[in-house]
Amino acid sequence: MENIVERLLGGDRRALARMVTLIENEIPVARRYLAELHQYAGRAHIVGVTGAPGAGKSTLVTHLVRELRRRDAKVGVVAVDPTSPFTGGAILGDRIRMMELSGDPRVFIRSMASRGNLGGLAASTRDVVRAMDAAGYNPIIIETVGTGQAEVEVMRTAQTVLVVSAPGMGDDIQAIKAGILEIADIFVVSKADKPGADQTVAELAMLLSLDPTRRQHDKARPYWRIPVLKTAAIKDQGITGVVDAIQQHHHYLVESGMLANRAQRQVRSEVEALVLHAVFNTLKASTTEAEWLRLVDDITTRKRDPYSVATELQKKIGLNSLT
Ligand SMILES: Nc1nc2c(ncn2[C@@H]2O[C@H](COP(=O)(O)OP(=O)(O)OP(=O)(O)O)[C@@H](O)[C@H]2O)c(=O)[nH]1
Ligand SMILES: [Mg+2]
Repeated sequence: MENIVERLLGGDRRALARMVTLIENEIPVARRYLAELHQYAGRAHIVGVTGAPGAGKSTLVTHLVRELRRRDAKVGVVAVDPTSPFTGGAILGDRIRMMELSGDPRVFIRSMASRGNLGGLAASTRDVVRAMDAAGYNPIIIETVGTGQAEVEVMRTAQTVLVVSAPGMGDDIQAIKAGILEIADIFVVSKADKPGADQTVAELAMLLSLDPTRRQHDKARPYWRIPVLKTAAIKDQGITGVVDAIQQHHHYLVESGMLANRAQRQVRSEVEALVLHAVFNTLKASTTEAEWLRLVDDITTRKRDPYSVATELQKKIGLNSLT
């Protein structure tokens, strides 16, 4: 237990596994270790893979890892399942599918089930990535199921985001329209061995051409044109192209200054989230459920107003009155 940080930095996989468990279970001491690890992280390229359930993400990730190993990378994978206990089976399936990779000492794979709230999952994912990064894994791939708000949150940790769609999933395109488009850097149309793949590629290309923010760009600056790539993982087709695109996107991020830019934005939102979390916990600890019930009752019956109650609670936890 002592020296978990040193062991992790020295490449001890069991120390890393232990660290991930501490993070996942929100054990307070994890923070102290993470604080020490922070200075050693920041080298890994963090790649997000998202898309609708069953789109072929895990299969793609497995093939990407294989190709990255051929290129001599030491690869980390975090499979995040933010949805519900119902997809526990999917995680198990992933474990089995990715098992072939797990004998490799230069591949580290962890599945993470959600616990607590949405922000909590994004925070623990970020911390697990930080630990893997400090342990020398690069790139680190994060897989999330779905295309909702929780995934968008988790994907903010990634520097390069792949959105995977399978052919013939009209809903998928709807989901993409609903929010994932803004965070996609690379589109992958999976299962290209099935009919309808070209149609899906065309639909995505159409969607991209309609997006006004992507049409105008400063010609003098490096520009990233979102590629739409086809893969047939089961035939091992298109995989090298995806790995090339991932590496090209990283190159673009560095050249354009976007990498530094995104890192700064992330650091800022991380610190903000940590402070908010602390304030929230202090508030929760300072007020009993009975007190809450009374306050809520007073406000709903119009005896009191929400503003004065909020001010009172702020004072109670030592915050100066804010408007
Ligand atoms: N024909 C074909 N089937 C594929 C391909 N890639 C994946 N599949 C199949 O599609 C199904 C779902 O694949 P997964 O890789 O588990 O998809 P996923 O997006 O990770 O699924 P969840 O994590 O459950 O959301 C499996 O039955 C795969 O065998 C492919 O390239 N071609
Ligand atoms: Mg999966």
